[in-house]
Amino acid sequence: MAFFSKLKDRLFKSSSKLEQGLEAIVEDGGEEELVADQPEEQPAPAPEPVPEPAPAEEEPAPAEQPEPMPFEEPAPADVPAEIPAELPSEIPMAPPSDTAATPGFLGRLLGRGAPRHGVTRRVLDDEMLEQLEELLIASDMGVDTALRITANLAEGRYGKKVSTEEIKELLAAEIARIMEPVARPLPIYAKRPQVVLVVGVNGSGKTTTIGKLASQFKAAGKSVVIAAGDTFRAAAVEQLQVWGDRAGVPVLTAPEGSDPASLAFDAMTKAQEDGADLLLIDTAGRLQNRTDLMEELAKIVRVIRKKDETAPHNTLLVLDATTGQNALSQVEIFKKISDVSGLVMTKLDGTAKGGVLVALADKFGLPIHAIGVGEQIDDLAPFDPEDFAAALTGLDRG
Ligand SMILES: Nc1nc2c(ncn2[C@@H]2O[C@H](COP(=O)(O)OP(=O)(O)OP(=O)(O)O)[C@@H](O)[C@H]2O)c(=O)[nH]1
Ligand SMILES: [Mg+2]
Repeated sequence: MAFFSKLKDRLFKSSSKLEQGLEAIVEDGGEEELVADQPEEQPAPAPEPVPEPAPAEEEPAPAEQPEPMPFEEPAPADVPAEIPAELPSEIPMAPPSDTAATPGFLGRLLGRGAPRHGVTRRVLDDEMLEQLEELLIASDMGVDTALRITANLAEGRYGKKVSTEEIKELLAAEIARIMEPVARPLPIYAKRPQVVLVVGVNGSGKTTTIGKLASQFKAAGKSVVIAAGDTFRAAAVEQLQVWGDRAGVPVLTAPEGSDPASLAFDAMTKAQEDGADLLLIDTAGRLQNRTDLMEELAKIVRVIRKKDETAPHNTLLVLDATTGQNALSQVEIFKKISDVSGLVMTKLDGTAKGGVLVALADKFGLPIHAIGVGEQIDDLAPFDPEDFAAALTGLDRG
């Protein structure tokens, strides 16, 4: 599971924060229980000439799944079969050294193996639950969600002893359960062009996400047109052009300061003429105030509806995960001023605030179509609740 290790790596900050917190809580008031060591095989005194593990015979690109795309393919009929061919070589293989840690791993994971030094367990009581609540709140999950999660954790386990590993597992399972219903790829409709309006505050990652999406759609054989609807600053248009070039997708631009709605209209015309599958419309994040933003978005929508009254088919709200709790108020605002149909969470790499996704899922239930885990074109991935929960809690899934 190459992507999982990448995600875990990148979510290191958040997981270590939560993980360390969990360890500290169990240790505070917990007791070490010595568990009989497994009769370990004596290490051979001299390193036996073990038959060479077939020295890395260039594995012909394993018939591995290609990286999953953060959108939902329709019937594969019209997708060229050869696309994934060049992907696997770029996917880092799991480091072979990991296998050394395998014996006993499953046992440890299940909490009933035979660790070498014993396991610290703590009785799950009110005090511990309170500490867990605080930790989850500090991890940006929000008060309501934190309370619900801890209540569920306690169910049937109150008064019993738990280890850090068990708590991590339980917590990961709770988080995955909350996230499961929102983990939905961007739906692809038969409608041509499918119009995807991308909104979000200044700097949240809209333009970057459009570039990444365009590239992935293109790789999946879709024809894409991008409208550089952020006409507020020239740099924004240039930035999008760079992404368009990288992705090999045409970018429609308009002079700085011109009306984004008329650009959207022109782009819609071009996309229809070209028979494009998708039209991605970038928008400006930083207008003077909410009314400006609302009016601008409403005008874009009005204008594209002249061409297709069912458009936009998706309104993606791009949120920067590093803003933590602020993301919640952004969703509230954008839900009021546009018809948000799904979320993309960016900058999940290197943030200690990934927990806000749990709060978002619990509070709004909006689909999370994709997550951004870096600044490069490939750094947009589908949202996988189990991987995410494991990465967030520091649960080692091997
Ligand atoms: N680390 C990381 N950086 C990201 C990610 N997505 C976007 N960025 C960076 O965030 C910064 C802002 O991204 P943009 O795509 O320009 O954001 P925007 O929403 O278009 O910003 P405005 O046009 O100013 O409203 C850039 O430096 C991006 O490289 C991500 O997933 N991870
Ligand atoms: Mg932008």
